[in-house]
Order: sequence, then C-alpha cells, then structure tokens
Amino acid sequence: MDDLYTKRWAVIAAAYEKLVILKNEPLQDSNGWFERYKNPALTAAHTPPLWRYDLDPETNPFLMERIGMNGVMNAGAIKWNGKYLLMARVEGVDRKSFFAIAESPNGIDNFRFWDYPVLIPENDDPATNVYDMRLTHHEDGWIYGLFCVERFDDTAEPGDLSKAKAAAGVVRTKDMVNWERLPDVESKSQQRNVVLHPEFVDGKYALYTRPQDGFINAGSGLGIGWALVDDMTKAVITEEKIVDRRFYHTIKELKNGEGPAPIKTPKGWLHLAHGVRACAAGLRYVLYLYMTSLEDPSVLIASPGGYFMAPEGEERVGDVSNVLFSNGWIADDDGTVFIYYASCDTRMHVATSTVDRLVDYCLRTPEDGLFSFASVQTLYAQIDKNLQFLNKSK
Ligand code: BGC
Ligand code: BMA
Repeated sequence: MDDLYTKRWAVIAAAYEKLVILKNEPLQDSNGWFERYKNPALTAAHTPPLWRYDLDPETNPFLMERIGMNGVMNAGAIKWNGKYLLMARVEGVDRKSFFAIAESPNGIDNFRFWDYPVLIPENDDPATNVYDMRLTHHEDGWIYGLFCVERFDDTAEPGDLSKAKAAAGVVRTKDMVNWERLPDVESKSQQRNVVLHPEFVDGKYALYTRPQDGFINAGSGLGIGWALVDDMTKAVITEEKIVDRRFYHTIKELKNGEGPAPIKTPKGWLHLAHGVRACAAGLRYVLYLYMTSLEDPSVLIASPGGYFMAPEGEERVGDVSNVLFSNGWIADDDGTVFIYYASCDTRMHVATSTVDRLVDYCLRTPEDGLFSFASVQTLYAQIDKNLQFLNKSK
C-alpha cells in the first residue's frame, strides 16, 4: 500500500469518526418554542466512507471518492427499538435521491448511517427520483412510508427536459429493514406531500394530501387536503377536502404541505407543516404548526399565525437557499419532541421542544388576522392586557 493511500485513509477515517461522535449542544432561543442545536444532525459528510470510496488500493490508488454525495435532507423519523431513526433523503452528486437510515442513541447526536441505504423495490413505472419519506406507525401494525416519486412528463414539448410529474409512492415494513412496495397512490391530481394518519378513521385509512394543478403549482388545490381510502395496498383518492387552506399574503400563500404524521395529544392532533411564499429571492419555505380535532382529525381547531421556524444563519445557505423543510419528528414517552428539519435541501438539523409547549403555542398564539390592521389590533390587545397586569402587580 503506498504512502498516499495510507495517509489519505488515516485522514478520511479519523475525520469521519470525529464527525459522527461529535456531541451536540442546545442553543438558547429567545422565543421559548423550541431549542435549536449547535451542529447539524446529518450532512453529506456523515455518509460512510464505505459508500463513497473504493477502498481497494489496486483499483483506487489515489483513494479518491468514486461516488460523491451532495446533501442529506428531508428525513422521515421514527423511534424504533429504543433508537432514534432518521430515514433521510440522501442526494448524490448525480442529483438522484435515495433513502438511507441513520441511527442515534439519543435523538440529538451520534447519528450513524447503516451500512446499506434502503433499496426501495421498483414498480412497473420506474421513478426517476424519489424523496421526502413520511413514516407512520399505523394502528394496523405496519410501518408505512409514503414518499414522492417523480417521473418525466411525456406530454412535454420536444426539447423540454424538465417537465415532471409527482405522485405518492407507498412502502411498508415491520422491521425497518425489509420493505414491501405497494402501488403508488392513485389520484386525479399530482401529489407530492402525502402523509398517512396513524389511526383508522371511520374504519378507513386517512391521508393528508396536497392536490396540485401541475408539478410545481398548487393552483386550484387550496391547501393541505384529506382523503379516506379503503385499502393501502391499492390506495385510490376519490374525494379530497381541505383541512388547512392557504391565504393571500401569508407564509403559505403559494403552497403548503403536511410535514410528518401528526402527534396525538390530549387536546387534539398536533401538526407540523411547511408553508411557501414567492419573493424576489425565489421560494421561501418555512415551518408552521396547526391542530385538528381528536373527534375528527380533518377539522382545524388551532391555527397559530405566522411561522414556527424560519431559516436562520447558516440554515439560509445551501443548494436551494431560503428553505426549511420537515417531514420527521419523534414524540418521546416523557413528552419531549424531537423536530428534524432540513435547511436548504443540504443538511439535517434537530430542534427539541415538548408536547405541552407545542400545544400551548398552538392554542395561545394569535391567528393571522390577514390584514395589517388586524395585526395591530392583536398587538393592542396584548399590550393592554400586559399594562393592566403590570399595574395590578405594582
Ligand atoms: C426536487 C424537489 C423539489 C421539487 C419541486 C424536485 O425535482 O427534487 O426537491 O421539491 O422538484 O421543486
Ligand atoms: C419541495 C419539497 C422538498 C424540498 C423543497 C425545496 O417541493 O418536496 O423536497 O425541500 O421543495 O426545494
């Protein structure tokens, strides 16, 4: 083995080990809603050298990367056998995404990818790209994964190589290792953000949907939808109603989409979603929360105004700048909530909060009044209340 190989391997192996065992620390946030953490939870550099290098000096004398990784983002999440698993969207330098599971003992740091990425069985109509896995441990006993399958749209004009169509792919597993591919969800419109509700509703499977007119435009699809389907092994969306709609001049004016499956709390289902608005800098993606009723999870009961998380600092910079996206969170038995979010289609982060804080946030944050005048009235009400309170306590 020559010197170059040996030296490079020592550096690569040491840097990787140092990175994956790096302890993370919470940062103090001023708003009290959650804590951000100092380091990203997963990056392209967390992908094992085993994936990127041919380790045989005969065939890789310069020990160069053979298969480059571009980013790790938009992970589904689940607590499994006491471990915190992220099923991440890993994107190679070839712009193809795939899914890979990284495991952590504490949900915060020490995330380490399993040796092999997940091999999602292909169906009759191969997908060019797959991304954004939503994991749901359903009461029927299966863990379902719903994800976006993207294919070239054959109706494109000659020479237009970017026209695409999106649909929801479905897989299921009992062990997070062996994945059974089910047919894609059938829907008259394109679908990118489909999420399975964890419980049966009226004896049916319930899906959060996002009807859209085209690949990018939500258009006449007015927001996050809801559909009941009989069978996940052949899911067909017939009717959709809107659960959380979009409004002019809000954080979700252009589009919104369900994040991970909602968390059941004593006061209602807690939802994390993304909202998108257009601006001169492109599309700005932020995260927001809302709640729906325990009796009927399609009925909105709380809609705190504005965003819950928006990209900050380093989070603002990446391949697709100005984007926070989340499709994974874990609610632990002690009430801790681990929110896994990606910034700029580049890296994964973790933030922590509690079910109680998030529910309080949802129920007590004023709604968006949709007009500046209403926002000032909301402020007046709070200032009045505070001044009375302060005067009383003098
Ligand atoms: C990208 C996704 C993106 C979608 C819509 C896809 O080609 O892979 O990251 O969400 O386009 O912009
Ligand atoms: C979307 C998502 C994500 C991505 C975002 C920003 O439409 O489905 O995959 O994070 O765009 O590019």
